[in-house]
Amino acid sequence: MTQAHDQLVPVPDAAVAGTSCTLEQYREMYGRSIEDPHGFWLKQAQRLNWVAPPTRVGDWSFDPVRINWFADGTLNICFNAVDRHVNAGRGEDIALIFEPDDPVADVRKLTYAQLLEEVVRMAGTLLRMGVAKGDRVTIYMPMTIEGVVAMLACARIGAIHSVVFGGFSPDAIAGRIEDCASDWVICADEGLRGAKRIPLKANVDAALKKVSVRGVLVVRHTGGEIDMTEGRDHWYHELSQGVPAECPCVTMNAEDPLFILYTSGSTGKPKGVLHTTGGYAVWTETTFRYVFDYRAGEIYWCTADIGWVTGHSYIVYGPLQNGATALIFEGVPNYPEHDRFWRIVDKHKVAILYTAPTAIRALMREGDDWVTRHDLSSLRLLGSVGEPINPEAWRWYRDVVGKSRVPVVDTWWQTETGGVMITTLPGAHAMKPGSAGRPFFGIRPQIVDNEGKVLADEDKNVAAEGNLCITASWPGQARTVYGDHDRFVQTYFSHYKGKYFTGDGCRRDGDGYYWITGRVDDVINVSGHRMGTAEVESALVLHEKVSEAAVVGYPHDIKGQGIYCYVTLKAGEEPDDDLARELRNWVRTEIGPIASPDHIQFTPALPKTRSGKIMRRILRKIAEDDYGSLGDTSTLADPSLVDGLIAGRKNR
Ligand code: 6R9
Repeated sequence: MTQAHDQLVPVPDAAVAGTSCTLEQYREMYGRSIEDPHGFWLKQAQRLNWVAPPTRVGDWSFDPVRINWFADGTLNICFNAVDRHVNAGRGEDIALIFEPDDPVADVRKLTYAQLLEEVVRMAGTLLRMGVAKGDRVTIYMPMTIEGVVAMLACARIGAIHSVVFGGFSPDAIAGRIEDCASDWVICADEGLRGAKRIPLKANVDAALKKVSVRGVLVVRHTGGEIDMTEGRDHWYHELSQGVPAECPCVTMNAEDPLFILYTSGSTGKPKGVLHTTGGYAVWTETTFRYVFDYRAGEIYWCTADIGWVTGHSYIVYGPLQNGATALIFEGVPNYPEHDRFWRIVDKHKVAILYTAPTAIRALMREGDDWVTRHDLSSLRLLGSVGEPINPEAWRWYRDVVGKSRVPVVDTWWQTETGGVMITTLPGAHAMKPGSAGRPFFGIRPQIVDNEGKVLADEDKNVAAEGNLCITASWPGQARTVYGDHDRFVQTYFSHYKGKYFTGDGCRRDGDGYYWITGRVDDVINVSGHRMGTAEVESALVLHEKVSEAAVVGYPHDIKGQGIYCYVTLKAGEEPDDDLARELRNWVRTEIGPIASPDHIQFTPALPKTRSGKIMRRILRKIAEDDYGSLGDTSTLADPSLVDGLIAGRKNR
């Protein structure tokens, strides 16, 4: 992204521009959030329903690392997302609209009152199965109403949910169950994606050959054939028979855990990022309210999956705490045809659409006709999340989908941040295609160089490029890595003492707009999904024919980044296309379809320094087709290797 794209796209006409906050209000509120975080957050927290309202706000330190928010408050987030709307006479408002994978199958709409009934039934069933407060419950569900209900039911009884995305393999499920010692699983028989059946229960069965749990609750969805294990597996529709019509919300301390969500890091196995109740509730309620500028009665649609943090914060907790109507979609953007998204927007009169650059690019490639044949005049706000959006895709999104009329919010945040951190606000800020914009209330970004020298601070208006840190805690910040606080400290607070390091590179321009340039660690972003290169490498070397592997990202037109694997084989093994295919399938089975390598290049050896370190920089450059700037290769143990690697790359 270059300076050439720094054009300002003005705040849209008053008719569509946001009303949640003007530029003056943003400045005033941002200023207050920094100068008086106590007063500011106490005021935001008042929109929630607390059992005991907090008197304390942020009580934190980044050195040593200890993070608490609203620590003397008690509440239940499920009560805030569901019950209180019903109690306030909004029980007949629609909470969820389910659009199934099959476009002619029935749409399901659930009012807040009905959602309450469903959550109470699921919560009662979990209690009947034996789930208790503090237990970890693994949720492996398709994008259905029951997926959302399962999360809320856990929150209601104080159980900690750990949602595992349906695209993960049995091994990945087993690893996550084991890591947090989860005794319970909620899954469906199968999921549907573009008419393909995803064998969810069969995957759970395979995972449970490696780890054991006390109970599995199975929701019937497709009606497909599955195996049930006596004593362990229970059909939801059977076990829920006759559960009490009420199930009170358990009172939680603000710092009691709400959920664990596994995310890839630069080393080793995925980390169980832990979020707690009160701060996360306030953060998701407040960010949803200001970023999406939701107005009563509107249909809001976030196309993420509940298996990712975007689904947690902006399908479930953010919208529902605001009493919004959220659409959930089980299918994929190109089934049955490339206009599925636009058909849905037209059919349900969606006002706010929140999706990912990878989907935007894929749909853009199919041409404008798919879009223009539908009436998209209901759209009032467009959002983007998950990876940097290239200005070309941004323009298409705004001009072709948004008819150059609506605001676009490009929201930068992470699993660890719980909610949006950097974004423009629809009625306040002019937009710049490709820039996430300005910090949200309470957020203090700082750009530092590799040695930690401060290059740009939010309160000093300078331009700079470097590594993005956040210098003060915010309510939605992750509290720890489940079971491994040292790893939490090590990963996020050890690079730059006293600061939270995001792992992202970033440029701040002279207008104070932030441009995320991508990960600066060994994490790659494939279709908006975070993937640790180390994870893919570990999977590859588990194969009996593989001796060593190095994995890097490379630019991919649709996915943002693709997965490029350099593989060396054990002595006597011959590389060929069949083996490449076998290795691709191998990684799919080990981690899941989302980790499928895009390219495998066999090489007799990997480029290493004399001390044996793999020179990833060189491998990255070669995968990027950028041979002119390989830099110094003289420190390589075997510099002649590089020519072979380049030749191999060109031959692919
Ligand atoms: C919410 C989510 C986080 C990583 C993050 C960054 C990238 C997310 C972005 C963005 C540029 C945006 N990222 N949003 N980069 N612009 N608007 O995606 O969480 O899955 O944890 O990924 O995604 O690199 O560090 P998560």
